[in-house]
Amino acid sequence: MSLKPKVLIVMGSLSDAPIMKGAVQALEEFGVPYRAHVCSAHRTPDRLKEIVDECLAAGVDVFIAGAGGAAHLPGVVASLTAKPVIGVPVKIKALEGADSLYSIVQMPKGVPVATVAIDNAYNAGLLAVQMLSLADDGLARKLVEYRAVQRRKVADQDQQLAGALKG
Ligand code: RP5
Repeated sequence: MSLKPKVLIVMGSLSDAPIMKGAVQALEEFGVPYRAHVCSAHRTPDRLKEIVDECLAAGVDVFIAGAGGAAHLPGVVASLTAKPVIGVPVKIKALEGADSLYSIVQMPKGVPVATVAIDNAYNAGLLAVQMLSLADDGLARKLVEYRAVQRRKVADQDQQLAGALKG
């Protein structure tokens, strides 16, 4: 995106991209400009600090970090900024993603990471939109409409239920 980014999406490996594109999808639905990188907390820590510093200088307000395994990327990003950080636990083969979830959600007191469900990068994007909407009335209005669409979908399903139960 060419507009000034408001969100950084960072992931530990290109192998996280199929999951992390959910965050991109949510941000694009709401027209929120973002910047995205592969950068690893343990393989490229100096580059990670550079990226976070560049993003802060560029006006990024929310950070989304996704990683799998001993997933310390979101916590390290949180150590580098006082802006909100949202962590996405990415499921890799071992332990079905429980390792990623616990690594991200169990941040010690003082440096929080807002953690979404395993592989639910879409919700991370949505949460970022909600955070940004606190200072953006246009985004706040779009979020209200988004919820109305969800209500209508559930109401439609409720109407279809009798037929589905008979089929
Ligand atoms: C983590 O290790 C990455 O976030 C990824 O989820 C996992 C596996 O990385 P690759 O071996 O696929 O590069 O650092």
